[in-house]
Order: sequence, then structure tokens, then C-alpha cells
Amino acid sequence: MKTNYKRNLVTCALPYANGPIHIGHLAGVYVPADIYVRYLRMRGRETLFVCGSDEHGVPITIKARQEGCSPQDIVDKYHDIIKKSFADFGIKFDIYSRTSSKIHHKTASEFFRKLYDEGKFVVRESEQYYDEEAKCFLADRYIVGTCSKCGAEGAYGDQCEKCGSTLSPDELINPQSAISGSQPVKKMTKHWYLPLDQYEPWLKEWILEGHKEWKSNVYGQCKSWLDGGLQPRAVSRDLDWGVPVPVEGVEGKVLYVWFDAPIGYISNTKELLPDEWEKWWKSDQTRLVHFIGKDNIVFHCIVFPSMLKAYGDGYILPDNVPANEFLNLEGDKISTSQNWAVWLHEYLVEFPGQQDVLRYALCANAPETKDNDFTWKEFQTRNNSELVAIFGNFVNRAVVLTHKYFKGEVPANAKPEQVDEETLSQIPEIRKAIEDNIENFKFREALKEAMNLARLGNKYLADTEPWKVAKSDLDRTASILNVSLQICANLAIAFAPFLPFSVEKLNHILNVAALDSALTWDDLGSSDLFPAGHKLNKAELLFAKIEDAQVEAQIAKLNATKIANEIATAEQSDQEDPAIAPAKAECTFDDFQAMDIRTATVLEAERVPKTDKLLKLTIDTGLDKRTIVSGIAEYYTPEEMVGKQICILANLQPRKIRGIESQGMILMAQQEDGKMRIISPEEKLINGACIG
Ligand code: B3M
Ligand code: ZN
Repeated sequence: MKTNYKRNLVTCALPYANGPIHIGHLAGVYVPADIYVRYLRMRGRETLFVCGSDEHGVPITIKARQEGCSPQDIVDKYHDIIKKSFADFGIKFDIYSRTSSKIHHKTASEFFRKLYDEGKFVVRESEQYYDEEAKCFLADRYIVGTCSKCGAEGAYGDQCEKCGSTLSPDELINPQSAISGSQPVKKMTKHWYLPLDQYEPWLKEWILEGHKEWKSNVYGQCKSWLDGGLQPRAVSRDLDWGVPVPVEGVEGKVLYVWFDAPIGYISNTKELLPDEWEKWWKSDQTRLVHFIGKDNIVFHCIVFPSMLKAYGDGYILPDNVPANEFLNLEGDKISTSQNWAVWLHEYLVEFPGQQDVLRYALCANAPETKDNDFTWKEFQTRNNSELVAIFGNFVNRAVVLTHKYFKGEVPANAKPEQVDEETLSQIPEIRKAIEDNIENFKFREALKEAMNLARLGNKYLADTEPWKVAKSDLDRTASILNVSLQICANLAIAFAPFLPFSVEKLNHILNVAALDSALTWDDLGSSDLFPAGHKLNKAELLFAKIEDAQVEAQIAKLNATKIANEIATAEQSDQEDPAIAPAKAECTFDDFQAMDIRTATVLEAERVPKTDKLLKLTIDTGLDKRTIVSGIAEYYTPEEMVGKQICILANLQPRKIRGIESQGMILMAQQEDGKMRIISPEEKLINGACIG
């Protein structure tokens, strides 16, 4: 592991420009990265902080379709909102650009083309779903159907949001195009693949041997990908939104968003520093660090490094990828579509000027090692019991007392005592602890240490009681306040990476601008930061108490969201399952005759493992014994089904459900409560009796 780098290139995951930013984004990626960068800069280490909007990919086109506008309209709208939120919360990128920029298209296109020319891709033809009405191939997200794992309707071709399973379009029952509603067909298409399998031995060496220091959640995920064996990954898509595949004669194909997005880090650096960008990307003196969320690990640790390795030409690889886990909100997963989130632009309206409170609460509770929960109650407690009661209170007492007894001028340390030395000697230890934690991406611990410095100040005041001493010994009071103000100056340094707005306020109160030189990280631990006679500004409260009514209003707002979601779901299922379904279109006698409807008896029944709704039935049709998988587990137990005579559609095309071939369909009727009942003959009939 190399340690003596000259400069740091820090990147943050490029957020998709299809929605605003919420607390989950901030806690997982942007607050920790910003703390890290502010810290590096305070230490005088040359640092570049790069981010931007990810403006390609299916999430953008889906949003455009939902809102009835163009993808460009969507990214223009959200890019501005996101950029503003970051600026509002003090996330201070050197550049926040976007992947729809010209320079990005050019950079990504050239990147692809070089790999293409050098034969670094493999070409594969495969069958993909195609929408014949809309005349386009369907991205996995654009195919909806019944989840074969849990039976839920409305699952996507890449994921079921109900049970959380990762799916492929082939695992959907009754796949439909989300664009036209038609049934998609399979059609051949050609794509370029990055043969990750070829990079596997190198990746194993580089990560598993070379980067054992990575966070265990990151290392662990990489290890399980590598142990599972890597497959070639398609780097192009049949879509019309993105960076066009730069190959002559190829149309209607773009680079896969996960191919172009990480190149965005490079493009954005180029945009900012057209003449110097290579020093940041192609020098072994640069330390590259990617801050991301856990769902992006494979792309930043495996795919992008393989792309860079394939490209060669001196590109560096990430030295660390400190990914965080997820933040939940009041016990539930944050969800943009369910509006289950705290949006930054809304927070700012409701808690104006209180960005640092959120930065503090999110860092103190950051999901560094496991998923964590944000609650408004905890937010209030963090503010009232820590920021207000510890940090703010200490600073306020020190400054107010200095105004009271010494006209706001730092008094000379006229009468030192041992307790002063004992107190001050702890600051360098706290500094060391903050440094070690930040360098190891343990921002929660680092923040705790900074707060311990404020605790130390409070304890010192409680032990020395200057307000009492002042009655008899002004020299000793002078010393106590001198020490207290030195601690205040140290707090202004220690908290600077975490709470930039409050530290700016504190610096103003302490009149740091009037010092000969600004406070730097190297000053942290010094007990000599203010000369005697240094004039302070007026005392002001650093933090304001958050009242019960404020957090109750937030909780009420979330409850309203929950109720609205429940009503929407209920309405949707009402629409989907009306008690009396509308009449269907006319059919011909031939259509009817074509259906082979018969009686059959259930011989065996069992639940399909890991599903709520599916039963696997073995039935006697009179013609044969066969298997039918049916979504009736919600209405009948396996025991109830065995021995029942039922009606089946016997000549329905067989299809695989959860890997089991289902040969037919059981006839059922829906009741007004939505429950399904099987249709059984009134009296026992022979099996195989034709119904018609
Ligand atoms: N836009 C994904 C995400 O927000 C993505 C990150 C790209 S980083 C190159 O999860
Ligand atoms: Zn499911």
C-alpha cells in the first residue's frame, strides 16, 4: 500500500439527474466526502474534488416518460436542483458538471473507440425483448410483469420492488412492455462486452491481495463477486438516449450508462483543468479515492478499474473506495417513488440556516458499517443535547464571561494552575484521534472526538467555575477564560471539516480574521492561539434549540405520505380487481373451441419455496399426470387442495415459473373481496371430462 502521495483526487458518485437529493445521498456519500476533502485541504494537501450529474441511462428516460417531456428537459431541471442543494449544504466540489456535456460525450466516445480499435471488447449477439408497437428494444426496466419469485404484479425486468429480488426479464410471468403495453417479442441484437473474466486474475491480485485495507463491506463485496467468477459485461445498449456507440454504421445504440458515467470523473476534470487534467489521472503521485454508496461498489471496484486497465496509457486506479451502506428513514427504506425521504431543498425551507445540524446528525449516525435509521427524534436530540448543550453552550459561556469581566478582550494567562495544563494537554490527543479516524474513513468516530473537545471545555468550566472565582480573584479568572478561549479556537479548527457554516460563525465571534494568520490544522493542539488583548466580537448563539413542534410537524408530514401511499395502493388494486370485471371483447366460436377445458383432480400439492403465492400441484387430467404452478397459495393451503376436483385449461402453452414447468391453468373466479375460488363440478365427474 503506497502512502506518500503528492495529491488527492476525490470523487463522489454522480447522482442520476432524475430527481432531487435526499438525506440518504448526503449521509452515504457527499457529507463524508466533503469532510474528507475539507480535512485534506486544511492539512495543506493538494486536493481536487470532482462530481457531476449522471444524465444518461434508463432512469432518466423513464422519468421523462412519466413527466411527459424529453430526457433533456429532465436532466436540465434536476441538474440545477441537485447542484444547488450541494452548494446550499456546503458540499464544495471544485467542479460539478454533467455527463450530457460535449466534452464528456467526446471523452467517453474516444475511450470506447480506443478499446474497440484495440480489440478489447468481445461482440455477442443475443435475443432481447423488442416492442413491435413502439419499434424499439426494451431495457430491462421497461419490461413489467408478475414476479416469478413472489407472485407480485408490476415487477420490473431487473428487479421486483415487492420482494427485492434481482430478476432478469425472462423471470417475469406475462412480460409486457411498459412503453406500449404490448407483449414484447424476442429479437436478435448485437452488443459489445467488456470481458471481465479476462481481468479476474489481475483483479484478484490487485484487490484481494493488494487492498486488504479497504473497508470490510467493500472488500467483502468484491471478494464475493470475484469468488463467484466474473462474466463479460455488455457496455452498449439499444437506446436512443446516451453517448452513441462510435462505430460506423451502428445506429440506435448508446454506451451503457455504467460505461460512460465513471468516465464522467475524467471528463469533468478535463473540463475544469484542460491543460492539467493528466497530472490528476495519469500520475502515480495522485491518490484516487471514490466515495460511493454500497450499490455502486462493483462498478467502482471491478468494472471501472478494468476499463482503466484495458485502456492503459498511464491511468491510475482507485487507491480506496470508502463505500457506505444505506440510511433508512423512520424504519423504512428511503424511496423516491414513494416520496419516503427528507428532501434537501425542503429541509432548507423548514430549517433555514440549519444545514450544519443535518450534516452533524447525518455524520453522527452515518451508515458506515451497516444500514442505519434516521429519525426526527434523534435529529432533535443530536441538536439539543449535543450541538446546543455541549458545543454551543461552552463557546457561549466562554465568550459571554470574557465580555463580562474583560470587555471582550482575551485576558492574559496571569495565574495558571495544574488543571489548565491537564486540560490543554488532552487536545493533541484528541487531534490525533480525529486524524486517525478521518484518514481511515471513520467519520462518526472523528466527529465524536471533536465533540469530546467541547465536552472537555464544559468540564473545565464546571470544575473551575470562573463566575464564582471572579468575585475574589480576577487574575485566576483571566487564566480560566484564556484557557477556555484557546479551547474555543481549537474547536473552530476541529469542527471545520464537519460544520463549515457554524465554524464560520464561530470564527466571526472569535474574530479570527484579526489574527496575524488564519487557523490551520497544524494549530490544532496549541494553547497559544489567541494573544492576550485579542478582541472578540459579540457573543451569538451558534445553534438554536429545535422544538418538539418542529419535529412533530416533520413526523406528521411523513405520516401523511404513508397514508397517501396506502390510499394510492388501495385505489390501484381496486382498479385492478373490480368485483365485476368489465365485459371482454367478443371472441369467435373457434376461439372458444380452441380451448381445451377439462376436469381434473389434484393428487399432490406443495408450496413453491420462497414464494407467498405459488402452489405446485400434481394433477390427474384423465389424459396424463402433470404439474401446474398456480398462484393460489393465498387462498388455499396445500392440504385443502389435495383431492379436490377442479377445472383446468389443459392446452395452455407450458411456461416456466420459478424454474418449474407449469402445464396448464386452473380455472378460478374472483369474489368481491378480491379472493379467488376454484371452480369445482357440483358432483364428482370423471377426470378429463371436456367442458364446453
Ligand atoms: N448514477 C448511480 C447511483 O446514483 C450512479 C452513480 C454513477 S457514479 C459513476 O446509484
Ligand atoms: Zn417479487
